[in-house]
Amino acid sequence: MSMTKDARPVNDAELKQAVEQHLIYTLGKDARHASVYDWRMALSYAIRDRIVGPWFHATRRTYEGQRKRVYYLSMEFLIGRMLEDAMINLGLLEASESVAKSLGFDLRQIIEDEPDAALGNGGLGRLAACFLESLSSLGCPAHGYGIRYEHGLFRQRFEGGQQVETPEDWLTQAHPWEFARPESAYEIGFKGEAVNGDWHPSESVIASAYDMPVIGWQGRWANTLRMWSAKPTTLFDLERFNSGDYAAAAEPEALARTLSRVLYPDDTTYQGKELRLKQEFFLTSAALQDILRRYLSEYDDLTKLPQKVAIQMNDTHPAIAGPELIRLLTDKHGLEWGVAQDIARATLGYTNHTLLPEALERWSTWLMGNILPRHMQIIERIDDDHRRATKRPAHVGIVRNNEVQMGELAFIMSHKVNGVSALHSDLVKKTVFHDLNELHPGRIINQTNGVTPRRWLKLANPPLAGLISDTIGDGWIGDLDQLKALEPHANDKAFRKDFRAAKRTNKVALSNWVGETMGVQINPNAMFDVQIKRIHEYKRQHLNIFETIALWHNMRENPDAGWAPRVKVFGGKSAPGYAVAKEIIHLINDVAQVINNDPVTGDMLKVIYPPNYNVSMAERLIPAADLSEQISTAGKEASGTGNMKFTMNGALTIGTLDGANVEIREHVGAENFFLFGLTADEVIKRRRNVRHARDAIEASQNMQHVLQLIVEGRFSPTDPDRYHGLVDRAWNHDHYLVAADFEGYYTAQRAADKLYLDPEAWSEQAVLNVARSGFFSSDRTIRGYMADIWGTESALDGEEDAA
Ligand code: 26W
Repeated sequence: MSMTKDARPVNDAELKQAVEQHLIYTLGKDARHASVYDWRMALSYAIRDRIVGPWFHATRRTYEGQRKRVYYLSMEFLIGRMLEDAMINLGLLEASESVAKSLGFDLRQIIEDEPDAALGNGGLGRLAACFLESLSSLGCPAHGYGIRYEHGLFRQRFEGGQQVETPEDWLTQAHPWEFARPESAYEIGFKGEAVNGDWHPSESVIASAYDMPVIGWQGRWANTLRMWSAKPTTLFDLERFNSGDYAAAAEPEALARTLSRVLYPDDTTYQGKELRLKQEFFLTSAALQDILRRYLSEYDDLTKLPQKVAIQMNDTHPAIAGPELIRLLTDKHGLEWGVAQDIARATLGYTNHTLLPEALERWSTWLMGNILPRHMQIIERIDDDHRRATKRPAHVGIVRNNEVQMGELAFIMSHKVNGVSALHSDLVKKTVFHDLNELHPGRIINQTNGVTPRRWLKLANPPLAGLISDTIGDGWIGDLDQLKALEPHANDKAFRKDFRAAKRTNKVALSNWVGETMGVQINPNAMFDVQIKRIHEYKRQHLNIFETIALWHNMRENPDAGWAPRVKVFGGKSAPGYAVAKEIIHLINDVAQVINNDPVTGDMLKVIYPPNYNVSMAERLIPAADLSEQISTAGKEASGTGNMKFTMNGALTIGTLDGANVEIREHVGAENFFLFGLTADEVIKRRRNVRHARDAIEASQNMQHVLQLIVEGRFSPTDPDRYHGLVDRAWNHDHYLVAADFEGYYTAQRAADKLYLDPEAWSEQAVLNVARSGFFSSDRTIRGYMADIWGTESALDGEEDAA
């Protein structure tokens, strides 16, 4: 059966027929009784049908061309919704709109009926999703490997202003974007004995594959995201069942499924839980067994593996890949130890995403030895070899104080290690891996993060995307550097007017949504000032709400002091066990309660915090933003990627010299960026003064007043002592230098006020931010990985433009 190599152009009639066919024959539903869910499934299957062609084509070209493949191992893929993204990459959005009209269903309603695939916590998981889309858009042969969690990141709701978590269950409904692959299943062993290389696991589960095609821009290529689901090795225990011991009968199933049951909701604190280590090995071993099976189906010389396979470890979470690859090459395929180690190192790359000490994984040698006895042996031997080969200082190594440092293991077992922004990669060399960097100069490189412009501009912001395409054509979607052509238009009054109109369209849409879902009226003329990201002290949402309180207070004191009307928008989840972050959430909601009902400030200031921030909500909030809050303590945010999305969508950034903010400011121009705060070096120095917070607060009337209002219960009249701990921490344990940066931040905010009151000047700067955001495309990032780490090329180069 001939499958066209690219997404077969389909006209409205054909698509309509395909949708009707799927409704009847796949869903078994009569159009007269079809629900939104039914139409969504029917349309999804019809769209999915058009992905299969490019998918098969990609696989065939890769095999025929004996091309090198990239394998991206990640415990998280924060994908979001898939229907609209697929329609856009296949160029079928308009066709789908007309089909929806002719079949009488509302396409937007259908799109928003799809649950997010929330298989990630935050930045790391979303980056993995952007990377897969760019790998397909660039035609780079690649697989993503992840876990098919039954429950993704928890659902957040507020009770009395406090976060409450409930399980997320995206799989209760059928999931049209995956293909079960029961034939691709691998046994994953745990525990048991390992006697000189002979390991007999005492427990095991089956990793069973589910494949999701990832279509690229213009539907010219589709790679595979293979997700593993845990199944029991032994089926249902009928004997026990017949003896009435039903629970025991179902135990093997229940036990196995725990491995892919739920995503760990921590994104900055390593918990050291046994189940987490088992999940990490489950993913990694299944992936490596699958990779070697595919390699050996084409080649028979494993020593050439690095020429055809590049494996990237997304942080240390899959770092057991080093020892596991050595085990498979030696114990299973009989290669010699040294040869196996060299092959593994030449194949593996490791990306570090955080410097936070509490986030670095270090498994106790007891637990590692218990869960993975063979790997513990291999880790010790790797460590030994490295000590001998490098004559390293005693304090350097993988196993230290009875713990296995997964960062050091990943570093030593990789041929390239990278940070995710220029500042971060520099700090990685100077801090966490200082000694190893000395021993292995040149191994650490930088690959500054990026985001896909398809989802984060073309899909999320049709008004602006349309204006850009009308102005410079739509080449920018596949080549974001072309946005540069917008620069001259920044001086064009008419263009600026259209640009503001596009932003306003998004702001009005958001105001309506906030009105409908939260019952709060916000004024679309106000500056939409947005901070959306996981809640964490280093991201300093508390600095933002302190400034909000100061602004509110001063607005009340001098209403005519030239304030810009503002809507403060917060969004973000806290790890369930992170009490301080949860307190910050509570404070933001308490402050919102008071300010939003204050007749004095009225429309001049509103605070909204929609619950359950996720990818789909980001797509709604970012296009409507005027000001992007990137206010982390310098040296703490490895990169940030939200900052890039806001810049692309024409928001101005208020931020510190941290992570990729530094590069954003370099690209958009310092004059088009509201900078404040201590630099990373100054932070280190300032911390040496133990009174740094007290001194700063005593020098700031504003901050003193803010803390006074909070501590006297102004925002918690029913529980006046509620924030005594928080205020005490602000005075005495201000680890993230909120006090030291408060006045600088307040002043920068007033500068933003001033500029916002001059829409021509504001929009000129905003246009320049968009025009100069090309560098922050994940296509540019992936090209860097392909050239500097993976040694792979696009399989599309030289292929005439199929579209
Ligand atoms: C072990 C628990 C755990 C889980 C996840 C620790 C650390 C993580 C991630 C590394 C945290 C994370 O998402 N880091 C973010 O990665 C983004 C993508 O590179 C960066 O843009 C963010 O700055 C960084 O915080």
